Amino acid sequence: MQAAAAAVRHPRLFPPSRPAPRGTSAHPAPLRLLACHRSAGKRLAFEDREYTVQDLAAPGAFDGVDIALFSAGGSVSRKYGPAAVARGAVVVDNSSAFRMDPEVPLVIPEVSPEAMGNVRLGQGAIVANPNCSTIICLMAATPLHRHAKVLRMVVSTYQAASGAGAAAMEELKLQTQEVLEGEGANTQYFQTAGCSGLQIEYAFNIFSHNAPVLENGYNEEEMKMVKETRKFWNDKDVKVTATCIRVPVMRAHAESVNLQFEKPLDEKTNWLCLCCSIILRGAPGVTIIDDRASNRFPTPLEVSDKDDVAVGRIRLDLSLDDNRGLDIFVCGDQIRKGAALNAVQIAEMLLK
Ligand code: 11C
Repeated sequence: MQAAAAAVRHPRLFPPSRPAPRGTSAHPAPLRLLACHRSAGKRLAFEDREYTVQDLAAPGAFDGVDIALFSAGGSVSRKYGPAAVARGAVVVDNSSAFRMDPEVPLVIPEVSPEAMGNVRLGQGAIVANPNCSTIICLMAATPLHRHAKVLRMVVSTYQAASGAGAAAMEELKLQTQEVLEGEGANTQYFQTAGCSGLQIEYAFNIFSHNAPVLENGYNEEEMKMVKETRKFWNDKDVKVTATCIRVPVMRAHAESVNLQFEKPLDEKTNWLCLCCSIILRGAPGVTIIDDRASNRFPTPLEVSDKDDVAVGRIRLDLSLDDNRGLDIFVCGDQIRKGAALNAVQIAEMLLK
């Protein structure tokens, strides 16, 4: 499907025990699937029902919609998001279109619930879902930042195919088969799918993230991590740098995160790692996998299809004399906590 904006009145969000939202009838259509005219008319199954995809541009497409989950890219969000808001919907937008708008909340429910501010069901608003790499990183870094203030963060990502879409996942699978069978690798996806004609073999390879490279030498993915972190932490001076890399993994991102704090996490500096573990053990949505004895730490496979972000390799940064630096390794399912789950959690917040 080319464009997909889904308007939600879903049973998970509106179970019978909760008060019925505005406009709910005895037999509501709980979910409305919207897409561009090319996909309109398609039938899609969800749980025990089939839905017909409707044209996003049709008059009244957003009438009666309480929450609209947009996941069709920035241009669709910019064009149709305001139309949905005008009809009273709260738009939870997965694109980067509105993230840096000072009027638009950027929300990870576990770490920045306060950012939702005055957004209320029925009052029309846009809430931005952050970039997946940012979410996964900040699920771990924010609880530590709240405790000891991060002055500088250095991130290196190992990003899965899923972040580039279903076609990239398919290409990784096919290319891997082709290479193993001794055929030349087919690099069609990253050449054609809005990736600046990147000619790259994906199977058995890693490469710099496919987002466009900017004048400052960073690519857009890296700058999203920089800017979104500053917005989250409400700190325009926090030093953040990132190197974003695509790896041949299907659907969970991994990130090496180096943090430099304003003060030690604990008075006794050699307790830093323990203190970090304690803070993160209490952090919602975070699981610690940090078994030095058996060399067991987070892996993308282990977090795939899971809601929690896993953190491990928790250790002091030896390169800093004052013991205020920490290295951690984070893995998170980019489709779940990096995108869909975070958006649904935002929708659920609206119902509380
Ligand atoms: C990736 N993070 O893994 C990207 C995909 O701004 O939401 C999502 C881009 C975004 O390639």
